[in-house]
Amino acid sequence: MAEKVIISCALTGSIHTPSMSPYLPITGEDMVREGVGAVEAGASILHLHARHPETGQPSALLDHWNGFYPQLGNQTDAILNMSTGGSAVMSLDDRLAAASALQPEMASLNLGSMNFALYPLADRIKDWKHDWEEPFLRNSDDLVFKNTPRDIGVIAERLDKRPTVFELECYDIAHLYMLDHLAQRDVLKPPFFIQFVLGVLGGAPPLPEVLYFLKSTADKLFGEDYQFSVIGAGRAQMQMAGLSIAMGGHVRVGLEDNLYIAKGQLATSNAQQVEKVKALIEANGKQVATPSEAREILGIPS
Ligand code: KMH
Ligand code: ZN
Repeated sequence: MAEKVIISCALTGSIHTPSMSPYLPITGEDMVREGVGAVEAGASILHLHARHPETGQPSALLDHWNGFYPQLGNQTDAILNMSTGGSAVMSLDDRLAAASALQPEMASLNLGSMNFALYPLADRIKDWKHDWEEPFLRNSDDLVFKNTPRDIGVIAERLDKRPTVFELECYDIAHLYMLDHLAQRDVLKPPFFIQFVLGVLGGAPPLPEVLYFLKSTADKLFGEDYQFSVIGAGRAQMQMAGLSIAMGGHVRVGLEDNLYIAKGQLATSNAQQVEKVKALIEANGKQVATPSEAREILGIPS
């Protein structure tokens, strides 16, 4: 049987703004339409953030989550993955408010504090260029995404009812050693689902040798007791997905991580990126995992 690859789709996030793309989902209705479309196209995990339906700003309010979360649960069999990263300017309590009320099957968990910007690190690679429109020292040059070991412990503690499986966001090599440390102290327990995030300014760049180093380090630390997936931020999205597929990993796409479907061409839906990565998986002789296969691979009870 062909190897199964899990597609996660991150529908909206908190970094991109409505002014960047008319296709970014904002309202509950948008989120349901985009989530159902992504699952029909092959996604088995939906990585979710809420936004204020009028302003489009990231929201921590349970009311806003309730505009799409139950509907996605009823209309799809996907694994619903609530972000606990929220937005870097939210307090930890705000980041956790909706997730501790809803106790999801999966939640994101960021493995360390870091500077954070979605400037394309990929611009440093090959001859890709970026036109800097704004001056240095704007707000996003001063953003710290705080995830101390204590914060991680609080997140694990508040999501202990099911218990929730974590999408462990790993932006650099140090985060793997943090995960190992937290495992030794029984804060987090294997098997792990590690999401390598490459291409965020403040994290590691989207290069094949970086992914190889991260994967071989995870092999050394966790042996068979983990699965990995890869996000290539911005225009590195499909390149990193292709590498992950070839290396035995899973993939994450979606408008949270990249607004485009091709150079200069906005993706008109999340499903469009899911379809594209599905074709990449099948071209590699592998198959897309269904939600129930994804649960089996990740050790999530059905
Ligand atoms: N926005 C991604 C680079 C989270 O929601 O916890 C990472 C992320 C974090 O998805
Ligand atoms: Zn997210």
